[in-house]
Amino acid sequence: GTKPAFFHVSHRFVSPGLPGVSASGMGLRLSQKFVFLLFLSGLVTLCFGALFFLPDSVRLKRIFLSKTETQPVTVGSGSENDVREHLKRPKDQEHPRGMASVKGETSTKLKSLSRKPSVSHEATEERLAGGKAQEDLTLLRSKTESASEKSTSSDHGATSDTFSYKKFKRCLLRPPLGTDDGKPSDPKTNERREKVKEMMKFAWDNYKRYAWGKNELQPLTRNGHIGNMFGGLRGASIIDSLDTLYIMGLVEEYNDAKDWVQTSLDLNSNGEASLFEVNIRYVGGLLSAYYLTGEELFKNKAVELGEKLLPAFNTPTGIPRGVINLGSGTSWSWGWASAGSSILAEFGTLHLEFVHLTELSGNPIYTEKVMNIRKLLNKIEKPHGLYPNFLSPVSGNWVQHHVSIGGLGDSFYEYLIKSYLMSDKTDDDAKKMYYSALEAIEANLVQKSPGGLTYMAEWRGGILDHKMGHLACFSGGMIGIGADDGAPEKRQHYLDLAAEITHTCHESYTRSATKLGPEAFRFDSGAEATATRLSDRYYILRPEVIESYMYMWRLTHDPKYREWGWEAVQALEEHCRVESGFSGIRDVYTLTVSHDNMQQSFFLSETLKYLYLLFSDDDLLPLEDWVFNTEAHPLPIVRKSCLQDEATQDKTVSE
Ligand code: DMJ
Repeated sequence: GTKPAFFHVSHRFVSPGLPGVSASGMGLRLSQKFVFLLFLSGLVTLCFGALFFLPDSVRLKRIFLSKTETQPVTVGSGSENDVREHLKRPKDQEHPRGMASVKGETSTKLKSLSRKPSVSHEATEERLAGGKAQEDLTLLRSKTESASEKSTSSDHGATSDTFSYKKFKRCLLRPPLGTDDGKPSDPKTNERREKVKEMMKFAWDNYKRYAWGKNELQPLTRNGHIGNMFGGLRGASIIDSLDTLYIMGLVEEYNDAKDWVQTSLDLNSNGEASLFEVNIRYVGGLLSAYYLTGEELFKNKAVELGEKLLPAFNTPTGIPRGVINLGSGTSWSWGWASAGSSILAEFGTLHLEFVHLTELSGNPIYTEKVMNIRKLLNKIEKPHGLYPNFLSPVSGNWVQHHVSIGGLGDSFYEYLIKSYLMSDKTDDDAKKMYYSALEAIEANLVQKSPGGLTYMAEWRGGILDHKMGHLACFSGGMIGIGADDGAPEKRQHYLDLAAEITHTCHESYTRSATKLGPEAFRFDSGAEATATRLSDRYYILRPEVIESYMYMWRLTHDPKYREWGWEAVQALEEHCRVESGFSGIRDVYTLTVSHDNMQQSFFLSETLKYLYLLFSDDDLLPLEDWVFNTEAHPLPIVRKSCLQDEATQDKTVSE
């Protein structure tokens, strides 16, 4: 008939059972065979092409598409081509930030331990009270000095041809640990500080005893948790604890942690990681450990890991995707993020660490990557001056208009002001972006409750959701540390706002039975700083409220912040301390607590560190020299001009 030949062939192909039609193609004329093949290749091309239109999270797409599809056309930086090109198959993965993750166990090489960890409360306190700790501390600090001397001589080693640890130390305004390791002169405060140290030792000892090398301790079942956030990396609690152990003078514990990094931290993992989590916990933790101790090991590991994160930036805009396979470098967006978008708080929380990776490695690529993100965010139109939480890494446009200072948005704002401070106040773009974002937040999100509590609501395309997350409570501290550098006439206003937000967050604690705050609290339907939904009542050892107490204490020295911190210590002891560690709780409003069986690594890194700093003198990690990354890892202010002067001086001396 009149039908084109391929129709007949096609029909034959899909209907092999029809009478009179041969399925094998035997007996076809040459021209029919040719048309058949043509059709077949057309079909294959069509199917392959269709893959491009599937969302990134579809496994089929990631199995078949090679990385060339996501090669970058960067806004600005244009230096994307030095990343690894090989590809392996990634898997589906869903893991919202800050949520409990899927359990899994893999055997990890354990370092043989000469010392059995002591987990008895009394024994711990006894050891800490004795002179042993002080002796250990002196030894550790002198070891650190010699490590920094050594690092000076190898400053021209594998990862750095410009950075000198010695010069860096000379450019600090104060010794990092103060005159007496921050020991407060007031005995009551010192006792409280010792208590926090004991809590750290208890948490650490139990992690070591039951979960060594795993990511986190499950204190009720007394085993380790690996989770799916770190792409097969292990020892999250170890990396997150290095600096806390060091500043607390927990010498043996720090040495065990360092040995583990040396012998067992394997960066050649092949799993799917959250770019954000690996950056803030691992890269941040290793960087801090290096800057505090001068141990080259930490620097080398940080740079090696940083390199593995680079392929995540291979997108049309240079905005990284949220998930990366650390082995293959393939990256994709979270399945739960709408339309393959990237999350503001994730791609906006890389700047501090990446700038330091460039400092230490001498490789500009890290700074270029984050400056490119900065440029795009600066240029893009913002609804009412606000930054929505979801952005497409392909088009560079906002995907939906949900704005939050809590989860999904939080640390982006934090990193703007901290980028400015960490640049020795030279990064003017960061400064401008921070203060205009804050203005927009004040105009659109900051609210006063009928009972007089100031809070940050969430914004959904112009409609306010009168809810504040525990995560948003970091903003008291953030607004406080930024108070000095905005318009001078606004200084007091910002300090007041910071104090009001911190007060509200404290109220969310005092209004619960356990004196710990819920995951989210509301200001509608008669609620004032209390959770109204069952699902918002949990507390997972988060630091944000205590973090704001610490900053507000440093900024105002109002004793109430230390009192509030002490209330939190008592509540943690009473409700979260279990026989073998600390655990989150499922409902802060009931005294018959139910534990969630998880000692989060940020409890060691942030919650206990901020408490310790709150009860220490201000010269322990002074804010004139250090900014804390969002996981509370201290990073030094980069004093470019000092470092250059030092370099010139060194040159003159050697001539
Ligand atoms: C930490 O990992 C970081 O503080 C992050 O910015 C937010 N969530 C947790 C702690 O709550």
